[in-house]
Amino acid sequence: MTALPLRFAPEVYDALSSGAPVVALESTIISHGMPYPQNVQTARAVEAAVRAAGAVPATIAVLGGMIHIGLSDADLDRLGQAPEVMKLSRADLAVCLTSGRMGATTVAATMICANLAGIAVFATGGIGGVHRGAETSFDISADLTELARTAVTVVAAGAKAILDLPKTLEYLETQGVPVIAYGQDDFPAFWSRASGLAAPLRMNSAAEIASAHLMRARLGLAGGQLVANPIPEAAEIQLAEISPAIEQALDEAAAQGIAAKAVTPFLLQRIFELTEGRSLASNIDLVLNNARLGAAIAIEIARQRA
Ligand code: PSU
Repeated sequence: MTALPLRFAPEVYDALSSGAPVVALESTIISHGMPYPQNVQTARAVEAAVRAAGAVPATIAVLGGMIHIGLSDADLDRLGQAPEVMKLSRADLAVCLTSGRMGATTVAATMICANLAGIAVFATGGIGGVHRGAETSFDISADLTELARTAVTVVAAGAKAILDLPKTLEYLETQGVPVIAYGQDDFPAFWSRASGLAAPLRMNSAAEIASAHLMRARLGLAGGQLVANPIPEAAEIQLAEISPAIEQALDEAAAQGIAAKAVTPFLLQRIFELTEGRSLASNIDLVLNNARLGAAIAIEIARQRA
């Protein structure tokens, strides 16, 4: 199709060629965000949710020197169990491709790959953000600057509550990223529906979000949109309830000197253990919920483009 190092799954290639709706899905959530085998089961369930909603899923990862747009069942399983998968952001994507190593794409890298493949919508769990203590550590996820430069609409359950959410919103505002809460005024906090912080924008339908995506393209604005979709009520863990686990995990990370790319996977794993698996069950439900909304937005974009 192209000289780009892209390998399309046949189903994804056909959908993109005919203008049918496609939803990109990331792979760091599989390799670094959840334990095996729930990671692989979740990845398959998320793909099924996109299909059931009427769109084609395209899980993205780097394998054998190629960016795969849509993974086979066997590749998904390999990625879910491999011990030495690189966690790819904008900085490492090219090195991973030339080294031939296996790489899982974060929000930032998935946005880049989706955009190269011509996919407008991407669904995930929660974006990376400004870490607590960033005023001394400078730890700010490259997901935020990617949202400012790559034209993909990202559906997430807000930013993970392990982060400094007020600073994350400030940073997104500085970068000119539209942060759109879906169906409520509050910015959601991943495991919890409410963060206590107002989202800058609110939309109530996939059609409105699709229109805004297409309007940005007409205006020639660089960058994407962050759609902050609250976790379903039945799956949520209230902020007050999950906070002790978050605080303890953060203390342990600091005591053990966990830094850079290792921080988020460490915190997610510790919170999983401290909540006896509840955080993972919620995480799975919120990703499924985001996949469904992502499909609805992709369908609307395809309809409004036609
Ligand atoms: N959503 C989840 N679990 C995850 C992630 C998202 O439910 O593990 C991943 C995404 O790949 C995101 C990354 O880009 O966490 C953030 O990592 P960092 O904080 O190191 O930028």
